[in-house]
Amino acid sequence: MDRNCKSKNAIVFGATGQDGSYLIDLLLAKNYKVVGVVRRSSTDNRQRLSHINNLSFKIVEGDITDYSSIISILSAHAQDDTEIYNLAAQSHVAVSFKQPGLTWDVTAKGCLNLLQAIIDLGLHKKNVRFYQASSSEMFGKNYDTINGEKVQNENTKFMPQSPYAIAKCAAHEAVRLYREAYGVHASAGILFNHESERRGENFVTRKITKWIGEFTTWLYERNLDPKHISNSCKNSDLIYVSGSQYSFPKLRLGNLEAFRDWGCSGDYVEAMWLMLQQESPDDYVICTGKTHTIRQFLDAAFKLVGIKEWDHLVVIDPEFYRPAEVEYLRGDYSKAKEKLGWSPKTSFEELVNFMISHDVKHFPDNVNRYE
Ligand code: NAP
Ligand code: G4F
Repeated sequence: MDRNCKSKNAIVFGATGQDGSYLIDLLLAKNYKVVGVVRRSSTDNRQRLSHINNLSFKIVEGDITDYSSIISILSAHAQDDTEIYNLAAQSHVAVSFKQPGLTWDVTAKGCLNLLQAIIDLGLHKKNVRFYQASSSEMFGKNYDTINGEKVQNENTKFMPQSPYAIAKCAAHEAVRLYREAYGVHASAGILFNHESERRGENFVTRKITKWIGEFTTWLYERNLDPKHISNSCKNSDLIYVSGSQYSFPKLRLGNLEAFRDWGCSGDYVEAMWLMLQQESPDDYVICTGKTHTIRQFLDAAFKLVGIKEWDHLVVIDPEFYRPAEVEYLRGDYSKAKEKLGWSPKTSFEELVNFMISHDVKHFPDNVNRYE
């Protein structure tokens, strides 16, 4: 029977994350039966799934560092043609410098556990397909110069700059090896940074939009305008309001000069799905082809709430600098466009607008958000 005519099913590891939740929304909209794997937690880690009310969606508990739990889940839920998406990771680069061993166990070995379980259960002979969430962090310090432009694509060599990136490189190589050695239908998406209103609050974009949301609410509740902010607060950790006792903690950030190619999570999960619909497995760069600094993200985000000068609202804190930095990321998605028919839909400006619109509840009166 044609693969497209069968009822489809998928297992998503990393279901509670930003991408996991968007991917599950997409798969359910395509009438998949979806199993989401969630690790046990003493607090609620299912908030990004709380909007789903669909009998085709089932949550099971498991942890990708525990091979036996993977075997149980795949034995119970993987059938002929099942699509397995591995989005599970310790995904924070700065955290990976502080917890390199854990990052390795989850981000590298977890992927190997999944691939080996596919072999041990013979699922590769049942046309089970596997997606691995690889990362542009793997390029690290490296880029190619093509037609005078600095970019990274599928041929760019990896020069990882963090324990996280090293773990992602190992997982990426495991995908290639299991594809070549055992014929597993395993594909890796080398995804550049992608964001949304579901982005974790300690990644830089969301940290900025959340802070702006809290700051504008604080101003609104006190009937203040950003122009009331005292200039005398330049050397302080707090923002003061002229002629009043009010103060608010400044936004604390690290390196503002790094370049990132920022896209939108909702667009990128579509690319993951497209990779698993291809006859042959392969690796693809997914990105927007545009790059901006964190400083430019700040400019765009503050402008949306009517603040043109923001230097006095931000503290540069050495705590948020990393032992090694990835200074420049800008992808080239030509292969994905040609082979998958995929292109990004959301521009940088739309992404910032979309995140600010979600996090800011009270726009200052003088702001025209749509100008
Ligand atoms: P995320 O929000 O941090 O989600 C990571 C997911 O992994 C969460 O569901 C987390 O569960 C789960 N997880 C962590 N440790 C686990 C374990 N031991 N067993 C099972 N699950 C575990 O990340 P994301 O932004 O959605 O990214 C998804 C994937 O793409 C990650 O692999 C990330 O490294 C990769 N990636 C992301 C980007 C990006 O810009 N977003 C770019 C390139 C690649 P909890 O919710 O319980 O923590
Ligand atoms: O938002 P970030 O933490 O994302 P980063 O390190 O680029 O990693 C993200 O994208 C990768 C794909 O390229 C994924 F694989 C990875 O899982 C994750 O999703 O930091 C972006 C930039 C960095 O240059 C960082 O040094 O922002 C800089 N930055 C400056 N101040 C900060 C801060 N980053 C964070 N998280 N917090 C800050 O206060």
